[in-house]
Amino acid sequence: MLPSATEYSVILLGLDNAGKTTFHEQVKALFNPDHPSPRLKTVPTVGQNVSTITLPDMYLKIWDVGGQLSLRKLWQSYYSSCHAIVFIVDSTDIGDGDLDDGEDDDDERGERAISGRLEECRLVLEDVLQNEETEGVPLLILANKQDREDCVEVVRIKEGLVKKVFEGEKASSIRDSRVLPVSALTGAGVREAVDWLRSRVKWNKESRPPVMR
Ligand code: G3D
Repeated sequence: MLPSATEYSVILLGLDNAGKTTFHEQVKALFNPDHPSPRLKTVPTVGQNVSTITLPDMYLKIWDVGGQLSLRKLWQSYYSSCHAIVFIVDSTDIGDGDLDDGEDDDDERGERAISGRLEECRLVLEDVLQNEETEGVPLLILANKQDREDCVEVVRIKEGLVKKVFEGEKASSIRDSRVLPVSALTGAGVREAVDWLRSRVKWNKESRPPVMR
């Protein structure tokens, strides 16, 4: 137990199958030593899964609220109380990530639709960022499944998804954001992800103060 500690909350968002549950399990395994490593088989999140990890200077509460279409409308009820948003992307399911090559014709759109879920991902992320209750909230985008040979590199996700989304965002200049490669399954990059969240929620504490426990 930390003496009179501060608590910050992060929400895990992303399409179904992106790896939110696996990431959540991996964070618990890394930061709560008694917790087992992620199961190889996960089941889709149907309600909300919440856990709290203890870091040297804070409690970090993690909410996995499910990514299936039917559950996405519930996301907004978490926006006003979260201190950071983690948006997880399946790097093996966005086609070649080639959204931003300056051309935008119909043929390209058709190809994208069959080659992956990049467009769906973009629309969903845009929707999150356009909600006024997420304004200024730090955003961490995780390019997950980097252990798989068929993944696209993080730079493709930056250019094909993130750049595009930020171009359309009103408050992009004041939002802290980062894109990191991870493998939720092996744990690669997961500590770095938590470190980033830890530092950014503290940076933003004037606008979103922590909860005192
Ligand atoms: P979700 O909670 O976002 O819906 P899950 O996603 O965590 O349930 O993961 C969906 C599937 O992707 C799972 O496979 C899970 O093991 C796999 N997965 C998640 N993260 C990684 C990763 O980093 N690398 C690899 N290779 N696979 C990952 P199953 O087979 O259980 O459906």
